[in-house]
Amino acid sequence: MNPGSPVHAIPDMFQPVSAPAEAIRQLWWLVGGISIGILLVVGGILWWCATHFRARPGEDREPPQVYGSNQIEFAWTIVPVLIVLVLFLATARTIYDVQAMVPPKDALEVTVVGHQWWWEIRYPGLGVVTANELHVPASVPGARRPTFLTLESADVIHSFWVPQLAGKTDVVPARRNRMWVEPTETGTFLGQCAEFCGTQHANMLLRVVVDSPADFAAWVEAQKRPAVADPRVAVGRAVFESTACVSCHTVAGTGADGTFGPDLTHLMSRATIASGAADNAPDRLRAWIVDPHAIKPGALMPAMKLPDDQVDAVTAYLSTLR
Ligand code: HEC
Ligand SMILES: [Cu+2]
Repeated sequence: MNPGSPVHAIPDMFQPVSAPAEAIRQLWWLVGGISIGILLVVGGILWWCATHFRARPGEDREPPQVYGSNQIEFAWTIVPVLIVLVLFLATARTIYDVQAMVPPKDALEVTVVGHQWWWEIRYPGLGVVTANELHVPASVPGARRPTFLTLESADVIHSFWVPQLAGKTDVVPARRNRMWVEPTETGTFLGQCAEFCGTQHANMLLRVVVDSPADFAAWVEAQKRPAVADPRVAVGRAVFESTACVSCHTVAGTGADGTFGPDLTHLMSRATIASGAADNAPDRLRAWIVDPHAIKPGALMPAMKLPDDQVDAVTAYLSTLR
């Protein structure tokens, strides 16, 4: 949609662009600072004791032994308790602040469903369904527009994590978890399933494309349209519709209405396929259809064993789904 906007290749939690991630970074610096402080003090005392009290040449007696000191016992109980209290209060406040956010009435609502090993993305209010690449509008001063996510799972526990936007939230079967993001910068932000969910867990990547409000509106309009029937790829379409592809994939405006795999209506609007396992380039797309397991071993799409000419035709058809 917006080819000029940057892809942030490193999902760096120290470069937040959204309120919940900013709160987490601030908390990290407090917790990290205190922890580094403790490390230095304890390590320093240890080093000082080890060098200062070591036996000198010619010393053969044990040093005086000290048994019990109420003052020392008292100090090393109270000080850690106070430190833990500070960490607890700061953490509780951050969690509360993030969770207390009530969706404003023009918030965008998105449902994300974790599958082995891809993300289904639905915009219930807009009638849009896509996969793996979540588009959200940037929140701009004067027209704040946070996005609220409802997280569901189709199978096992996954976890939704885009470090520059928000903290991790688990995606648990038979539960609805909620989280929100409010990015203030456009660009593509990368994330990853953060809960081991089977063989292809590591290839369950996430891309969040933050569009300007105008680009986002244009993207929604394009996604709402059904697939355009292009007579030049009628053969490929016929192959697609006469094989099992249709029992797992939806192409809006055709008879294909499977929901086991990603919606393909606007496949070409995505930069990657198979949850980031491959670029969405013609040769990769063809290789995927020939044998998904060559790209993503264990993926839940079978190798369809189509003859070469049919693979070419189906690839040509899919390439028209913009
Ligand atoms: C048994 C169900 C099933 C069948 C049959 C099936 N697929 Fe899939 N397909 C899937 C699943 C599941 C995925 C997601 C795999 C992943 O990313 O781990 C997928 C992914 C894809 C993708 C990548 C989509 C994206 O956005 O990442 C394409 C393209 C695709 N399938 C095309 C086809 C074609 C063409 C056929 C028929 C020749 C077909 N599929 C048959 C289940 C199926
Ligand atoms: Cu997962």
